[in-house]
Amino acid sequence: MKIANARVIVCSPGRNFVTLKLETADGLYGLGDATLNGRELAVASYLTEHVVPLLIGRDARRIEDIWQFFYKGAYWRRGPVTMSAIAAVDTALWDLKGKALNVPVYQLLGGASREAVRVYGHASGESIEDTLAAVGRYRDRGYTAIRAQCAVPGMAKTYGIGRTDAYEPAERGALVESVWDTSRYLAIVPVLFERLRREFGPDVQLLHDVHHRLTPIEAARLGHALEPYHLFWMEDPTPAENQESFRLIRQHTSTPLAVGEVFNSIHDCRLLIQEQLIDYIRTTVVHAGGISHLRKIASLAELHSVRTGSHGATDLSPVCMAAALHFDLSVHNFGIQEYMPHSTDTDRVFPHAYTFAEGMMHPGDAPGLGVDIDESLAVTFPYERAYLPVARLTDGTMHDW
Ligand code: GCO
Ligand code: MG
Repeated sequence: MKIANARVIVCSPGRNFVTLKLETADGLYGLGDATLNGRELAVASYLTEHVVPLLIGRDARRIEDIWQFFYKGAYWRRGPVTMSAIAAVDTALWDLKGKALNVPVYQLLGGASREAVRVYGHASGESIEDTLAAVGRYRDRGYTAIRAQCAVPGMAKTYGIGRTDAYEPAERGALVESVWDTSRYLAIVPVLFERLRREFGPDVQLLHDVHHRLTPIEAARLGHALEPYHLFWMEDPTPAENQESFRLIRQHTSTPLAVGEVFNSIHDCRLLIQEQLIDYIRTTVVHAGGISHLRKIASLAELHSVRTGSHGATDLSPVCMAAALHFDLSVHNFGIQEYMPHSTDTDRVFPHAYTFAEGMMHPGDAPGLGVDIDESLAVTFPYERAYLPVARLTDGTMHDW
């Protein structure tokens, strides 16, 4: 099982993806997602220039050792570029091991802890009425957990509001700048959830993403205001570099909290987990060092009654989605998985075994991850520069988007 070849494939079937393909001397191959939205080529270059040359000739069966080699061996620690590159290697090695042993990856991770994985979808609208209608459409498609975001009156563009039901975060072409007004946002969100509960009753699980835009005391106020509507979670209430700031939010509200899609290491969430300042940890395979590292985060979380709720937006490729589903099916303290279906072109480039039915997903039983890449189709979709939008306050000050 020596690694004979390693290649980085960059393609853009509707949006940009970076994929690592590892080939062994005995003719097997494994895939890993290395997509970092808006910074794709940095990870591609890190892999091509610094990782691939060190991979050739290594024993592909030694997943943990290779992980430690790239983590400790770089000397420089952590960061989204490094950890996405390590994640791609790790994911591809799990894929390879599953194929070599002819079992789906979740069997290597301890087997299934559940029959299928509950996912949540993204409903959004320009108004409260539109958002209610979008939630209804998700419910009709079988979703039992739905994230709801609605535009803030007077603000031209708000995070999370899709042109269609599907929300696509990155924009090709010119970088988009939006304006942010906290008071208007804080005024509308409780009204939205009051309406949603009234309309859809107690059974549907409702989620909301604050997307890092509040201060701790503002987040505390919002969480408190949302308590009567029993959210499944309030996500990323503030930027979480300062883990201690969650003590303040926690003291003021019993609305469950989810954090971690931008984290890339267990050290980013250690205090949040150990002090039980959050309820769900949202680190994902591609941005947090792969399946191996995510399992360590999940094990720490399990000790402190924190469940997983991995990021699953469309900027995570089907390779990452497949890996996430194997992880979700196996870990005991799974909570929920985010799911935004990819475009038809993306699904054609990455044929996969995972399936969705009645709000639940399953990774399938194909050996390895159960996802492939059609390279001849991928080359017909070359990379296109795209960036995430940025936000400024009404006086022009840069703010979190
Ligand atoms: C989510 C996220 C995304 C991110 C996007 C950035 O909860 O799904 O917040 O919408 O903004 O993945 O690339
Ligand atoms: Mg989010």
